[in-house]
Amino acid sequence: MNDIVKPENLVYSKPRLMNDNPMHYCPGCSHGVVHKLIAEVIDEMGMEENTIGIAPVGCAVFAYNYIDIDWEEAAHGRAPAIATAIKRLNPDKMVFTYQGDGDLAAIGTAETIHACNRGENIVIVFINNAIYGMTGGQMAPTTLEGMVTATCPYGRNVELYGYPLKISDLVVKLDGACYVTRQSVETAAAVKKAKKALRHAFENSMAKKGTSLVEFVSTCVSGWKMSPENANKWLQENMFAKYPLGDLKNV
Ligand SMILES: Cc1ncc(C[n+]2csc(CCOP(=O)(O)OP(=O)(O)O)c2C)c(N)n1
Ligand SMILES: [Mg+2]
Repeated sequence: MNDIVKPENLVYSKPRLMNDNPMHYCPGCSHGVVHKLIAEVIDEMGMEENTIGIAPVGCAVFAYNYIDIDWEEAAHGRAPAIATAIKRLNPDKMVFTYQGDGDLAAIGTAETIHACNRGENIVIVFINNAIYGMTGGQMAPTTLEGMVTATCPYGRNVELYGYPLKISDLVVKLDGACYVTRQSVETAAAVKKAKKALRHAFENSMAKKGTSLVEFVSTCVSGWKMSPENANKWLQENMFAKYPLGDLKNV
């Protein structure tokens, strides 16, 4: 029988590696969808017993509570350093960090850049929602010019706060980075593409090709103070202009 018409493939089910714990994410948040993709990819690669995720400080601090693999918690921004140690000590394990833009592009910029420059065989999953979601919607280095946040209520003024930091563009220049891509999860088509990108990144890490960084240009319905529908629209109309989707580097 054709795979597509098998009854089990007609059921839209939860990934096997996701447990029944209720998620704390807001309705419409990108984190939940990315969690699902990570769980599916690890399962499909048969790596559930051999994957270690490094959970960050930020809204994804409870990631360990949702995906049934091994996890290690890291201090704010330090996930790539912890991942470096874990991967070097356990080269056969698949190791990834899962970091927000406040975590990765503010307090953890140094750890991120140096891990990528060393070409650690890890995957960095980067959730860029242009805001500090967990702490109440403060400005992040990635906040768009003119974007209103709790700490720039008149909109980000680049003369005061500088320009939105395009971390993926920086990482492209580093010799240790083998794959850098920008994805999103606001449509079914985008989700499909994003899953392929994640799989490629995880395969790179096991093939010892260097560091792969998968940026998810994401929404934050609470921080942006928008409905899920409007947040997705705002993402397409504003975020993609600054953070265009697609592969930036694929060695
Ligand atoms: C050392 C340290 N500094 C500051 C904080 C406060 N803090 C918690 S989460 C966070 C920002 C999280 O933003 P982001 O990484 O973008 O994740 P999001 O919640 O948006 O997914 C900050 C500043 C902290 N917990 N520890
Ligand atoms: Mg954020």
